[in-house]
Amino acid sequence: MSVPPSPPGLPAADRTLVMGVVNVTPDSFSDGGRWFGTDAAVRHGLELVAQGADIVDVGGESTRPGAQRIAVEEELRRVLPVITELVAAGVVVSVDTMRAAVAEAALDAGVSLVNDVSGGLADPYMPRLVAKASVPYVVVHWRGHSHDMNSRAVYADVVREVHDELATRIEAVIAEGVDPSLIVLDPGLGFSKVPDAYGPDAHNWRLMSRLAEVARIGGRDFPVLVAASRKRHLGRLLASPDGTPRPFGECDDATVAVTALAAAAGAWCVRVHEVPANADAVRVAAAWRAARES
Ligand code: PMM
Repeated sequence: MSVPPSPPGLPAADRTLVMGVVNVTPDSFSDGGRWFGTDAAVRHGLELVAQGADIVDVGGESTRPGAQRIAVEEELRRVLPVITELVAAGVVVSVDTMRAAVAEAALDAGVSLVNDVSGGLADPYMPRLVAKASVPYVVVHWRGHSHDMNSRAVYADVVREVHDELATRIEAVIAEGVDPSLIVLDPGLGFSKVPDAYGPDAHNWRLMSRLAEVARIGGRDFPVLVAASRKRHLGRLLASPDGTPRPFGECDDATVAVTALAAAAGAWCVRVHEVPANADAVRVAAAWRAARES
């Protein structure tokens, strides 16, 4: 899998892009509360860009396992001022939302990309809105809302099933008018996936190690976004001898390792909380690929 060109409207790069995360939430699983408040969130977004982020992903609703939904008005109140200020500062911004109303307001405020962790399933109006706006659309593999997603993490063959379910979503959003060249795929690491490191239920590891298979749909290789940063499967892999998972904030080195491997495998973009080392890793991977292919 070669690193595909960016969909129109996004930074073009001869390497995997880096998307920095700004969660304007009190309860996201790894950074909840840290950037909760417009000024802190904007400052953090600008800092991520200065550290090498190509895109800043702004979200107002936590999707950690077990999370309950918030009201649409609250989500808008959290993200809109942050998006507006970052866009005014010249930042390429994506909005992380499952709601068409939030995506629409964010598009009016100037976001370049809609990142929908439900792949258009949570809000039936989302695909049509994205089609009308003609912006890149991240379609994530998703089986249901966070409050009960763990019970849906049952697969006979996770790679085939995630591929097939994404193929169904792609077909559905294209039928709603979304331009296939604007679609980015995401295997939805941690969303209805068991965090085991080894064995038959190592869902996230199987998906990360077989990105090209997940992304080849209908004879087309879609760009892939990998969002492994600080997720539970890393903490589980790095558990202490008594089985206690490594805390999220101590999984950034493991995230960088995933970035290097995913970028070397041709991922289009990585979504990360800590930018500097990941920005280095995508450059290492680009040189690695160039040397191998020359
Ligand atoms: N995961 C989270 C939030 N947004 N977006 C995409 N495209 N893919 C993901 O896997 C994803 C996402 C949840 O993680 P966070 O709380 O660290 O943001």
